[in-house]
Amino acid sequence: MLGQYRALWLNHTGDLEVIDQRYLPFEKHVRVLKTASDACEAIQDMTVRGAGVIGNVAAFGVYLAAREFAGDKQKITQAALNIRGARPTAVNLMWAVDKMLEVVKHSDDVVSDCKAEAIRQTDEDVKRTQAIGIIGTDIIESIMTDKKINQFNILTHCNAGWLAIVDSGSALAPIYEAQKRGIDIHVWVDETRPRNQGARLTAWELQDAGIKHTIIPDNTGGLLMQQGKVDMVITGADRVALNGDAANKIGTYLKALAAKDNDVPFYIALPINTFDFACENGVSDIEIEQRDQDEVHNMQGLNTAGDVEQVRITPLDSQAANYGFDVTPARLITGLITEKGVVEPNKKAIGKLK
Ligand code: RUB
Repeated sequence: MLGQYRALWLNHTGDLEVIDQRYLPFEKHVRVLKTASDACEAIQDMTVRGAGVIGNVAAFGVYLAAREFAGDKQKITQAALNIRGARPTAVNLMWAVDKMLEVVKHSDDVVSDCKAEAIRQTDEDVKRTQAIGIIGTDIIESIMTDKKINQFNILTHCNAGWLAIVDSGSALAPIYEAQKRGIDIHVWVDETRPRNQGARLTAWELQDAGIKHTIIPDNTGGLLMQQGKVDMVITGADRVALNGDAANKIGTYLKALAAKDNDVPFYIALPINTFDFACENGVSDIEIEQRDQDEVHNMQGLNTAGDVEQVRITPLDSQAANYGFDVTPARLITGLITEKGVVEPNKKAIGKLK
């Protein structure tokens, strides 16, 4: 198994190896990152993605800077700030780099201390996702008991599995745990245009784990909810504000609206370092990344000869807009599943986690 359920690891020479997610599910490539600018580029070009893994690669990027610049704190800090600006929305990136900068500031052995801190942060994520899995599955079991159902249908958007945060994911952690508990679970996987993280990455993870799933075009969820075919919606998050508003992949908000209209529980699963306690109001204050319009114009897939090919799917002269994320207002969220338990999406409850 690629990466043994980790999206990144250090090799024997101390370089960072990552699963190159741009090629999945068609090809399996590992990319070696040797320098801070390699790490920055891998985050920007989406070799790695998902809030948790972006944070981990950023942390290791600072370690790579420490190694590259032989402990020169000024150069390391400049490289760290470049990495910090690689993508704007996922707060785990800023959280990880800020922790690393604290280490840089106070350390007498920067290379070794940065390495230890990056490893520590990543290992902590493993524990966080395992706890989220257990807490989320308890919710699944209680909904099944209330509804007296033997099969559970869950809808997810984008990829918030082990490719996005080591090593069980955020939204997918309860799905993996449910499988371990022998629950009959089926996942509706939103395709997640334009980069298709659902169709390409979530489906790949679930297929590999032997979990029943069906890929659906992004606009299908509302119909399925009206027909009673969704027992719960669960997604990850890139940044959750103090008031409980949650930024996640573009399209999440529409799923939350449909869930509200159909009385389907809508949960966000996140580690505590995805909260931005300094952000009072998510809808108005979270910066939304805008990416190249070519991601909308072009799609990649296997051609009939079995080779990976990119094709243009829009008129050559049309313009496209490519907003990477949207913000789901707290009032549409049933609960925030964290490693510390289920948190209500409001300032009072979130403020206690600081
Ligand atoms: C990823 C995305 C995911 C969250 C998951 O967007 O929106 O749902 O990052 O968070 P992108 P976590 O593919 O553009 O990075 O990593 O905590 O599971």
